[in-house]
Amino acid sequence: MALLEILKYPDPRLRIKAQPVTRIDDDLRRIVDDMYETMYASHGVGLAGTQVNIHQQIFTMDVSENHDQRVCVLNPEIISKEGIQYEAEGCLSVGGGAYDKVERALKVRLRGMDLDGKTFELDAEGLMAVCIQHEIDHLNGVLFIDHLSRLKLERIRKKIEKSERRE
Ligand code: GNR
Ligand code: NI
Repeated sequence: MALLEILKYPDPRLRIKAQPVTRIDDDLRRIVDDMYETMYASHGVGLAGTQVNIHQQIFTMDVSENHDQRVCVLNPEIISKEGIQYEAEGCLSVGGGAYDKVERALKVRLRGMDLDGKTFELDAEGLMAVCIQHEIDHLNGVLFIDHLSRLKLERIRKKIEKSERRE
């Protein structure tokens, strides 16, 4: 297992659209293991392939307190949405301690493939629903800050600049 480097905004590679997974092999299983390790080590609840410069439609997620509810989804798609929530989000690829509220669906029905190549569906709400929408955005080259007003984005950009100057 290995820790992967997480790309940081404004790295242009965060804008690459991920391709569908067409082959589940040992290389892919190793990538997923490394993604879990990287996600837990960074105290993240989710991690998309895009963030570790792997441009395949993969994300890992674990929103449990005890880190015992791993979910890995290949080729994810949201097949239905319901309601609205407006909660604070952060991102491992956006530095400066930036977080802000983003409008998301309250509930989603996710369809994807597991590591055995089996298609499955998952109903999620609350934080898990937010995380799913956040990770699928990454796979499409979209960051949570893209959903914010220009004023808020400017504030976050300044924060990031400041924190980088301190490094
Ligand atoms: O760890 C994370 N926490 C989080 C909190 C609220 C909404 C979304 C997230 S995802 C984030 C990890 C991350 O950047 N995943 O792409
Ligand atoms: Ni993120």
